[in-house]
Amino acid sequence: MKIELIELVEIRLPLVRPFRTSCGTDTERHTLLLRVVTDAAEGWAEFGGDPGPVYSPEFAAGAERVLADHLVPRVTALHRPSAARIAAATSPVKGHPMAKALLETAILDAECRAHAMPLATYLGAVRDRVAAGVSVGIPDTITDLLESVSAYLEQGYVRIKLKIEPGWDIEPVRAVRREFGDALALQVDANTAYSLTDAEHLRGLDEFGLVQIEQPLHEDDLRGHIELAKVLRTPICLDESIRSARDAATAIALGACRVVNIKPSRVGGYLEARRIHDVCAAHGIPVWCGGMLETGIGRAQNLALAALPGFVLPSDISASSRYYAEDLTDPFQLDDGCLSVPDGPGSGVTVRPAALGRYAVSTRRLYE
Ligand code: OSB
Ligand code: MG
Repeated sequence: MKIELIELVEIRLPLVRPFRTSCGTDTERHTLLLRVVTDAAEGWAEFGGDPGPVYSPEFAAGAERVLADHLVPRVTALHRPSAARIAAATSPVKGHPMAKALLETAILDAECRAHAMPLATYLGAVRDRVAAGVSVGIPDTITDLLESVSAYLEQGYVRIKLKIEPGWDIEPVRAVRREFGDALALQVDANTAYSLTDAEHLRGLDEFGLVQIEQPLHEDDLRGHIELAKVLRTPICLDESIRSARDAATAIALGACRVVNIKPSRVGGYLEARRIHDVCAAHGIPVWCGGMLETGIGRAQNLALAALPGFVLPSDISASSRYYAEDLTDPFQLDDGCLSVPDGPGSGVTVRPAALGRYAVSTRRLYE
């Protein structure tokens, strides 16, 4: 495969409603798409981050800089570029997993398309449908929360995740449990908002039978998660803390988590994501696929990953309508609580030129 062109498309896609977490409030998906054209096929990927370094240290303008100056030159210099060769070629560049994921994923998409192979097949999918959970942002009132949860359950979502932070934790969880009953698969995500001194307070969540509490403590606080795990009945799931298969192996061996959220963008791409899946499977640790409010481009690829055998918990992969009035691809729809894994070549979706025209704000060539 010969790389002929690489370009970034900056998009701004309005969310159907603001999404508030302990990291801040999003009202739109303002991010970068990467398009790679090769002599065999074209591939697309979506940057997982935001304009600001709030969920992860990476941010769109920084990713663009590191791609243009450090990653793209190393990859285009390869004699035979392929997705499997990106990690080694870019390893002299420290960090920046989201920027690396963007480049590797677009090349992987192109490579799969060149072989007329669905990404799901390439990764080792064993399912053609994936159970859809929904991540519910922090609203203004408990009444608003109960209304949104009720609407999501009516649409068929099989698992509810509530974003929490100090001051918005025990009471909203109690209210949702009381309203919707004990059978509801319910979990919470703190996005690093607590510290180990909150352990006693977090024990207050144990009575609600949550499936898991995601990333309660700082991403670097492995020791804190180990100590917290000793006093919580609720299983701890790590998101921000897990950046590689090695991180997953360490966290599992030390008892820092009993569940892992795998986000391909956070860990440098789908190939490392699959290795994390394999490490977790070997240890009997259930995994699920996290989301970054992806458009149809990233969501299609996440569905391919979530179809692997170790993804035994519902993922944060919701229908297009949960995020956007108009998606960049044909919309993903909920069918009996599941989304279908695309079965066309590569990610199996195509970017709709009319939609891209409406939401793209600029295009920059990185290589030609
Ligand atoms: O922590 O899982 C998270 C969205 C943006 C940043 C971080 C997270 C999230 C979500 C939304 O929870 C998941 C989704 O539906 O895409
Ligand atoms: Mg999370």
